[in-house]
Amino acid sequence: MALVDPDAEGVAPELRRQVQERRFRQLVDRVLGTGNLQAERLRAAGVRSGADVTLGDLRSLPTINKADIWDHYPFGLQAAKEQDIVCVHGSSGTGGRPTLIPYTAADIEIWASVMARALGGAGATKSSVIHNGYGYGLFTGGLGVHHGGMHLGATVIPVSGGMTDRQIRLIQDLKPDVLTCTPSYAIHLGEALRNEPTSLKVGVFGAEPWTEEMRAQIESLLNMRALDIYGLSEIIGPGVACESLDSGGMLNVAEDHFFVEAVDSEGNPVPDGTTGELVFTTLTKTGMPLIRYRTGDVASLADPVPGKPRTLKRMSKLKGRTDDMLIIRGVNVFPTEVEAVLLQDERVSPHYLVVEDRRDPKRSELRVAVEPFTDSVDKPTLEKDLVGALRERLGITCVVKALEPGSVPRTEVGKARRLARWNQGDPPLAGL
Ligand code: DLL
Repeated sequence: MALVDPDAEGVAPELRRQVQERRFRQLVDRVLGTGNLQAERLRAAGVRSGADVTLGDLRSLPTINKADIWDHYPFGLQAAKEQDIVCVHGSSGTGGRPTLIPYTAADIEIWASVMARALGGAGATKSSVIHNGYGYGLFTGGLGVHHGGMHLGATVIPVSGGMTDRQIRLIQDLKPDVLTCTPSYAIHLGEALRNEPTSLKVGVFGAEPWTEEMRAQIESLLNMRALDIYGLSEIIGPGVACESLDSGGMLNVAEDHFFVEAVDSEGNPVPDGTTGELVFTTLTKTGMPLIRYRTGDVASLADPVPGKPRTLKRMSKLKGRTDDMLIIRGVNVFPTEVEAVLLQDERVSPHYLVVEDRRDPKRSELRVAVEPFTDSVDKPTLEKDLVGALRERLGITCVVKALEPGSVPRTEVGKARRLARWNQGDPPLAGL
């Protein structure tokens, strides 16, 4: 399948590196020109101009994180003049505090082009109809896909989240070939469609963690390919990286715009194939450029698939977030590892909740609420089997509760929360 942007996606890596180096020097000059926090830190690290640094020096430059953005709320890290900002996006933030990101027109252009590439990699063309079920608003999902779909020349149906009956009606009537929404909402739509055939060929799902096991469930429920898309508002939104039909289960990073590193907890780069925290440098952004932004997202990096048209660095599906990693009796566990075990069992539906029970702070417990697909499943046997499978895979004994189908709350709008913490009082879910 032809690349949407061959000069960017398919160029020889050495040539791309030259472009990245040039963009990086310009970025450093742009940031130094602001005099903001990042500029001060660069100066403190001895950087006086873009000419002083190369990408090889990146590892010795200071990082920046979400707390820094919050400390300079709302727009203390903005680099462009106010008159050049054309919109603001962000995330509502699980901590309650929004993270706001100002965009220039040039940033929107970049976003549209990386999203168009992402959709093209999933097989979308000018003739495609994209049913866009990501939320429109401050969240970057809806408008990110919207900009990219239009840039590609496809038809975007801006359905946004929720109102599932109407979504089904539009899928039946407008015959989209591409579905974009969160993976949990894809499951919800699939269940509401009740095996009715649709025109959908591919889904581009992201904004929340999901495993290969979840992919298998979505693909069989909706009878389509399910691809992963990653991004975060701080960097641009969706389209920072996206799987293509031929990327071997990993996501192609739009590294001509977003230079990627994976680092250990001390901030030192880890080799390809080793999981680390993703760190991005926005080589081309002008609204709020970031140098070495620590995302808190954990994944590993790899070279492109040999012999394929895209020559971009790839990242694995996300394993989780550093702040979602649970430490249960000394064992580190990501909720995605629990999901992988649960969904390997064909009796278990994709509606589950992982609960870190911290009522006794000296001894936290992992509790897992699952729902069997049907009433006919014997719950005590299922619980016992899952306790065994989780012990074998994770090395810890968890408490598993099989609840009635329908008891775990569904998310119709926004991101599914599959992890809860229980510090005191009533359980986060009745029946636990
Ligand atoms: O979720 C952007 C996005 C929209 C990505 C639509 C894909 C599709 P934020 O609301 O700022 O932006 O949240 C960013 O969500 O740091 C990850 O922790 C998580 N996340 C995003 N995509 C994935 C994914 C959007 N494919 C945060 N897998 C990120 C796992 C993801 N987690």
